[in-house]
Amino acid sequence: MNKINSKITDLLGIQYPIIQGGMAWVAEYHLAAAVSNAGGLGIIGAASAPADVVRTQIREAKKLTDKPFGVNVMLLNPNAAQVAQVVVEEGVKVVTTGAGSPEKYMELWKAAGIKVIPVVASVALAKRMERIGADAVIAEGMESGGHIGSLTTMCLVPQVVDAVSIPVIAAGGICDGRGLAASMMLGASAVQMGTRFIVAHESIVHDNYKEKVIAARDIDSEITGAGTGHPIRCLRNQMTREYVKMEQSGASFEELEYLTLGSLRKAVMEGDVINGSLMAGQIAGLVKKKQSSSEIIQEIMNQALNLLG
Ligand code: TUI
Repeated sequence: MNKINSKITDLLGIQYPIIQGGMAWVAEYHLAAAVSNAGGLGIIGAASAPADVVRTQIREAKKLTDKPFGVNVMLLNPNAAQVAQVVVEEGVKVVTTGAGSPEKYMELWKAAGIKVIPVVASVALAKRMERIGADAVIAEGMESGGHIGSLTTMCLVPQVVDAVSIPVIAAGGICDGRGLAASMMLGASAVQMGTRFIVAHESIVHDNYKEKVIAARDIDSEITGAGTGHPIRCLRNQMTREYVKMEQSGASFEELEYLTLGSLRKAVMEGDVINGSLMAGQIAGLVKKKQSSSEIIQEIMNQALNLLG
């Protein structure tokens, strides 16, 4: 297999420029280890987990792979400070962050030799991240599932590429070789993908959820929570309809947050696709089958290499 060498494959010591998103509940150690073993970068998503759960996840991943993998620190997590410490103690090589600015942990992580790669949704945040020492940024468009910004990938990626000199990873609306090739054309050095890995064989997501992703059409996702300042993209179902109703009747931010995060666990672990939160990106319409992480990566690489000539 040919490779696409990029600043990111060099920086992270991985074979292919494909990073698996640090999806809350979904990105646990089985998936992360499988993606890393397949030559990409697997990520454990700490989401709202307590620090000791994250520690166990890291230790389990190490038993399954000797390749590099990362941890995503979700900055709205009340346990984020403890998680930030655990990644250092456990010798994690790469940290990505989401849903905020990781400024206050930067010194700690850089001193430990960790490669820090924040997710950004704007040029301003990308520039700030470069200034404080980020090794790369993930420019994530609002096509993504879960917590999103407001710009599209097509607009955000080239603007971030022009604004910073550190490598840029494109995310949001990418699930195949066309998306990878297009991202390279926009100046990105790698892609991050979430939705396609939800349906990977190694993903522990309940089969009902996987089937919903596979059945989804282009127009089947919806943004909830725009009014709370924390917009979340999910597949439309009874939960999203309930959410909209609660939002209109003036429910508090905490009540709404509880509804989405609590219901994500329900969807992932119990397969409750009616009341559960089915976070997924707009690209779900293009995700057609369950495959191993290795098949997914090989297929994307073959397609991208053909296109890039
Ligand atoms: O973080 C994500 N996606 C997520 S996190 C998540 S768990 C959650 N559930 C309920 C409420 C909140 C979170 C589910 N999906 N993606 C990375 C991402 N980060 N997308 C957008 C951003 C972002 C947005 C604004 C990062 C920084 C930012 O501004 C920070 C600042 O201080 O300017």
